[in-house]
Amino acid sequence: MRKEIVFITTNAHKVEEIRDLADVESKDIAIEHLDYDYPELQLDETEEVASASADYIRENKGMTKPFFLEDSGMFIPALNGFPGPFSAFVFRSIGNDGILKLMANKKGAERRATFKTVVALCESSEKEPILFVGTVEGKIADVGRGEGGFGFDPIFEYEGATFAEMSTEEKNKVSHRGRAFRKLLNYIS
Ligand code: ITT
Repeated sequence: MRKEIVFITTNAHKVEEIRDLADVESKDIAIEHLDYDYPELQLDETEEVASASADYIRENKGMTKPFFLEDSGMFIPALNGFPGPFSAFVFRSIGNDGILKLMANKKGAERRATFKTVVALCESSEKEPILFVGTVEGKIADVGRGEGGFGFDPIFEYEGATFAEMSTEEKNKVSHRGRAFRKLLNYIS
């Protein structure tokens, strides 16, 4: 029987990626999308944000099906981890051009960047969230390239191509989200 699981996010791109991955990896899971903007606490660790968000849903939303959400961020060591927990705000405010400007004088290894996703799964509202973490190491491109993906994808380069230059399937194979979500799929199947 097909398992139904609800993905709570306001970001339709995340849903598209995760549905694509579920189709490629397993036919037995149906991802329902709940577009709900839960209050996101400004905490330093992605794990804490995902876990606190899941607890908020458990307490306030009366979910009757298993659900998950995820928190993601991009971390640049040469900028002391910025934008990290502020990724959504930074993308909305200074965007990719702003990040490229901050990185203008950075060369070689200084351009390293990591994407991280923490998925929080609650099998029921009574159960504590289970976390699945995925990361990917890449670098900040010199200029934005590519039309696909979303957010920081045009400036995040992995083995020569930016995430925005990859198809959803190619990105899922190596991305933070793909890695975290594959762990969730293994857990539930
Ligand atoms: P929800 O919290 O509703 O899921 P959101 O878009 O606010 O949606 P996050 O806080 O997890 O999601 O993401 C922070 C930002 O990081 C997001 O706005 C994107 O700009 C960026 N981001 C996350 N995942 C990304 C990815 O795979 N590629 C490029 N940018 C990404």
